[in-house]
Amino acid sequence: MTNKRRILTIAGLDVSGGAGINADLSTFHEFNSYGQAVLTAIVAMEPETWNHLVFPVPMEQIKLQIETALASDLPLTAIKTGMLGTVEMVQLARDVIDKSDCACIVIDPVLVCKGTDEVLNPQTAKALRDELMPRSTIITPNLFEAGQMAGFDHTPQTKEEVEAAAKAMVERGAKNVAIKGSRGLSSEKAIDLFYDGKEMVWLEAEKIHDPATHGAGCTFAAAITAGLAMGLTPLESVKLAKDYVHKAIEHGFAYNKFVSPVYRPGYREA
Ligand code: PXL
Repeated sequence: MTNKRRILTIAGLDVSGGAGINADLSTFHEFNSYGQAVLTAIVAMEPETWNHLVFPVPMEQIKLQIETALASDLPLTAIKTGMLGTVEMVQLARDVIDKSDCACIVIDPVLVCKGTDEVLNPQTAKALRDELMPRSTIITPNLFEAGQMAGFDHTPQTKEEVEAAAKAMVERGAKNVAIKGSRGLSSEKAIDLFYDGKEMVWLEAEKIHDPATHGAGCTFAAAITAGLAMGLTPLESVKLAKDYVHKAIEHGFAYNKFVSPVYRPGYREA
């Protein structure tokens, strides 16, 4: 097992299967890695309305999960974080990162679930920005989260504003930034910004318009994590992830009238 990649995600369970740890573990597997999850919350949906209900896992259980995940003779190749509902959970993730000595850290600063207006409290956003972002190899916010991580009081809405947010994030300690712009930016293409403190790279793909698409953000961040674990550079990892998520969206399916999850094995299918 010494040549195996071991990747840990600290994230929530989306029972519909599109986002959260399903996205992470299936993606790690897709890229020939051994995936593990520390579960922070369970997200269930009301069948009639698809309102999201978030049930946090008690902290003492999360701590035990972390002890299990760290009780291995093999190092972690990469760590990804997803939904961390509270400042305490953010700080726990920070401590895991510090203890692990792991070189590939992907922070997906999940602040909202699609389909809900519920934004995690501002203290959590601040803790993500001040305590996790500086430890990240790469951070992967959507537009709203980019505004929060940049310390702006608004959500970037133009390419210039997205670039300004990327710069602000690097100034606040992120080494690399991948901002998921696809949905919110008025562009013919699905565009995302990569920035490593030197070069702004806009990545493009054909836009697949389906407002119900679900799980693309988590899947994108998970594939970046797998790419870094395989030894790719941050930009190569982002390019791989964009291709992977594009195919997963293309193969997405209508789960019900509310959501169309991405279908990750689509990457393997023609
Ligand atoms: O897409 C953000 C997200 C992350 N993690 C979990 C989720 C969601 C959205 O539904 O449920 C567990």
